[in-house]
Amino acid sequence: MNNRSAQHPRRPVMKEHADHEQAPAPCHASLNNEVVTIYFDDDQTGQWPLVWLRDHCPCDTCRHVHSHERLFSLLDADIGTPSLTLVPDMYQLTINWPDGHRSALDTGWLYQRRPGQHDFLPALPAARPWRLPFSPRRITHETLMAERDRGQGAGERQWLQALMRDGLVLLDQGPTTPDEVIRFATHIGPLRDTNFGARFDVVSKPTPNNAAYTALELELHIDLPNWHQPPDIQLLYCLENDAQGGDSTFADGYAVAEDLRIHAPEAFRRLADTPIDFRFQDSEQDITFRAPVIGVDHQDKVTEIRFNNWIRDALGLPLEEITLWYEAYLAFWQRLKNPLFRHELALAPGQMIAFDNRRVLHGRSAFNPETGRRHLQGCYLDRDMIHSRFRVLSRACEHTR
Ligand SMILES: O=C(O)CCC(=O)C(=O)O
Ligand SMILES: [Fe+2]
Ligand SMILES: [Zn+2]
Repeated sequence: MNNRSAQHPRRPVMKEHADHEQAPAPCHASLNNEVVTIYFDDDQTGQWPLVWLRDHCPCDTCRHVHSHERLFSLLDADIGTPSLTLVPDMYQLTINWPDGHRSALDTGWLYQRRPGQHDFLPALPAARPWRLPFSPRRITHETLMAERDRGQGAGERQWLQALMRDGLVLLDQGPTTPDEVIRFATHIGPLRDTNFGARFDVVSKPTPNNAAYTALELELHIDLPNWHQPPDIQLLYCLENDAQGGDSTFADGYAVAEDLRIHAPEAFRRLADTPIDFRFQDSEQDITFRAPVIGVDHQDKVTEIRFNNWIRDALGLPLEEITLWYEAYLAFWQRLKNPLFRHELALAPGQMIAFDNRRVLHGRSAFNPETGRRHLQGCYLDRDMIHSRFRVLSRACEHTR
């Protein structure tokens, strides 16, 4: 949006020099075995290998003046044995390198980046499994937008926070103007495009290419598990909903997976360790991806759920694994059906639900298009944009360091 920066003057993109008021003063610096040690007046010390310091030189030759991106290549450096000058009053460490290059580093900035203290990035809200009974955080459209227009972001920050923490958040009492969802989303970041378009209308269509465009019940699912990277965040904005039926259902996939891990560990392991195929085909596309139903990271922490019964492809497992895999899958599916893990709501016109598509499953009951109209508009956003917006809004709220 063109006038966004005018409405929301942004602070500098990146500061290579921290405010030293917040950092302890440096007392002494020494160089030993290619490692610089700085002693600070809060009794902390920081140690940085020379190669690290050379790599992080903030001068205008090493960093682009405007973008602050690194221009310097370590391949060109002569690190050797430099000389150090510490000016405590200026919070500055100057390093004169053997090749004549001079680096002046702010000791407050260095203090925040002491090796082993890797917490200089603003923290993002951690995902927290739903506490049952769960209901999503509600934020009114009016509050959020009025603040946005005034260049403030407390309401939007709460919305983002709830989305990252619970994987689901409800915007309430918005207008029923077409494309409001697009206006809302593009303020946060560019839309994530897919084979169904960057934006979509969920209405029952005469020749649907997707179960969502029917009036049928939709079992809990995530969208597009047949892509390498399914969309991260889905926004669904209700414009009309007066047909009989069509209530929305959500379940916290992380909570269900953890329950499975506790009560049926073999089933959990099988779903986490067995990649299966997901596939969408029409006359123009054949989009397929192989991945486990429960995605875990190197510490076995659940990081994504791929559950979508209608685009799960033919099961290509070896004979001896098939029955066991189905048992595990059904154990997970049964749990998804448990009302304990579900949150149901009837979206009212002007409400927008946003959820983490790789964590929270969504579905709806069947509706009867003869009895009224049901029209949702939706789009997707990348997680990066949610995180970025949260960090930007956090600058103003002084929640970051
Ligand atoms: O109709 C609904 O409530 C949801 C449709 C759906 O699953 C989708 O748009 O991804
Ligand atoms: Fe969907
Ligand atoms: Zn430099």
